[in-house]
Amino acid sequence: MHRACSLQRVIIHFDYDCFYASVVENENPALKSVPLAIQQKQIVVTCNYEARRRGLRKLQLITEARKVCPEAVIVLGEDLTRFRDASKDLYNFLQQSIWSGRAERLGFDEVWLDCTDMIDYNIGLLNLNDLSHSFFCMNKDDPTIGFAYDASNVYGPTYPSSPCPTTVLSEQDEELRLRFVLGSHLARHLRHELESQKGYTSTVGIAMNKLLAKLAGNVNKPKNQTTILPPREPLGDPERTVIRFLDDHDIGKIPGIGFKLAQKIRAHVLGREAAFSEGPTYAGTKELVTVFDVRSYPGMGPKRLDEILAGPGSFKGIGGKIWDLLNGMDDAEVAKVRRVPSQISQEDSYMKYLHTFEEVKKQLHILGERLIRRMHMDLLEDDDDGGGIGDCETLRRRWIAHPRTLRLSTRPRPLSGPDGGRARASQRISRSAPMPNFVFNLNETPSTLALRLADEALVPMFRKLHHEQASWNLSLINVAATNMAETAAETKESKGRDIGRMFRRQDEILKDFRVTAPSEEVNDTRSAIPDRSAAQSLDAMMAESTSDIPVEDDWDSEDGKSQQLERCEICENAIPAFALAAHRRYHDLSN
Ligand code: TTP
Ligand code: MG
Repeated sequence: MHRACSLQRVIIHFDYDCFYASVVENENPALKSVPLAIQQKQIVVTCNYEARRRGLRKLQLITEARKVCPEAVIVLGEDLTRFRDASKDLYNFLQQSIWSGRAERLGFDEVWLDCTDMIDYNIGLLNLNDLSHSFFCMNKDDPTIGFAYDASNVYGPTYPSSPCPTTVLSEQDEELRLRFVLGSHLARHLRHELESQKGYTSTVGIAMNKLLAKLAGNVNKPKNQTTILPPREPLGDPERTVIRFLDDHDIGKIPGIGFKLAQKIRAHVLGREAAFSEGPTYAGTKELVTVFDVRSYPGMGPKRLDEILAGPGSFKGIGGKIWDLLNGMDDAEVAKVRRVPSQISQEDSYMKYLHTFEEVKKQLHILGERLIRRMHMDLLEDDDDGGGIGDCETLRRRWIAHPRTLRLSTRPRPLSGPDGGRARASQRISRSAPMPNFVFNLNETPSTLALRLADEALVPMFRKLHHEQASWNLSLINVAATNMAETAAETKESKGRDIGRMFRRQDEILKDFRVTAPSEEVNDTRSAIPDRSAAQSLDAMMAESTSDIPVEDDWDSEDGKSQQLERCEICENAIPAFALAAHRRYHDLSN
């Protein structure tokens, strides 16, 4: 993206407050006024602000939490379904409110929105002589939809918090400022809508790129917003404010600089390994090495960073990329809305042996049923075409995508070494097969379909992966629906084109002008499954390599903050990077 153009962008970042606790509160509003903690394993993964007021913290041990606040209501949050569903609902709400189609989720509780086009449009509507009586148009087709606002003032806190009285803004900065004034009002409006219509409060950052918008939000938490405004310091350099804003941050807090990269940079700046704190923290460091320390370190620049960060896992140009981040530059686009996930998967981890075949089959049935339920949630939509089929619930839904492939992966636990120590982390192995057609049948219950799926597909796949007759020592089983074929719609996000649907639409439109025989109306094209040239037999199974399959990175996979997963070296589960320290602590406790 061109530099000048990237300065013009207005990106809004949402982080829902106490997300899991808010989901539980919305299900049971009586909990809003009591201290509420959400438990996973032995840890409080989050708690509401009433609990925080009484001394509870995120990632506290349950035992500690009970001591600090015995009256706290503790709700088990290990089943992620309700959080995932709420997250999707909020995401849909936000993405439908904007125009660009660029709305990107990070984990369950963060969303970036690219609002540049809405700001451009509304800048054009301003009456510069009467900014305080402006109207923000939210729908180009209907100028009455929107909200009144005062464009002569920014809404909410800003960085810098107050304008320097002696600084005179350049014309370019004046223009930029106005864009962010509008951005701040749009953010207020969206926050307000999210709260009044969905019941969730959020913390929001408004800035010119994803990096800064995410960090800006942290400045005023919770239920608040922060806008990064020009002036960006004297000398007319539009990025000076940004640098000042970033300079105080610990480098480990910069999105894009993960724990390992941060440790390498810290070691270079300190001239020794940096110690980091232990326990349930966000991979915290004991030693603050700030962006300023790194930027101002003698000889520091893209080349030096390349040298520091070279090694396994690094990529070409990593130094330049990290240097840009340290200077507040991030040209990454906000990703486009995806109508369907690229894959759906369900998995479970096991601490114990699965001894008998019946146990294995039971797990495959459970996972298969969860997968089918998930497919129903994510891949079915109400069929608004009608068609005179009657009231039957199942017939009013249609598949918007068909996964063509079913994949079963397992992770055998490595044998202990001769000294009793644990061998190197094991890898996933997997097999894939065409997805059987019957799973798309909406007249059977997911449980019935899953029995068949287990019997006819998953068990044979499992047999091919594992030749042992009993006592499988697996740390994980994952079933996935992949290789999505979109059935399409007329939305701008949709990739494919659904010819059948187009015709049904046409039928709908033309129906008043045509005489049809009643029987034609029951022409149920909805059950059509896309052609599969591949044979459906299990012989068509393709064995995949036994190399490690990357951790699922799809937004609807089991993993919450999926983009930043790390492997726990003890149980080998994929854990969100931010929760890894807490997770290790859990193992410490169970030993
Ligand atoms: P956060 O955004 O870190 O926390 P939060 O939204 O609960 O609170 P805040 O108001 O401070 O933003 O994480 C989002 C959700 O992720 C959180 O509600 C619970 C879940 N989570 C875990 O499952 N494991 C973890 O270790 C952490 C930290 C969070
Ligand atoms: Mg949050």
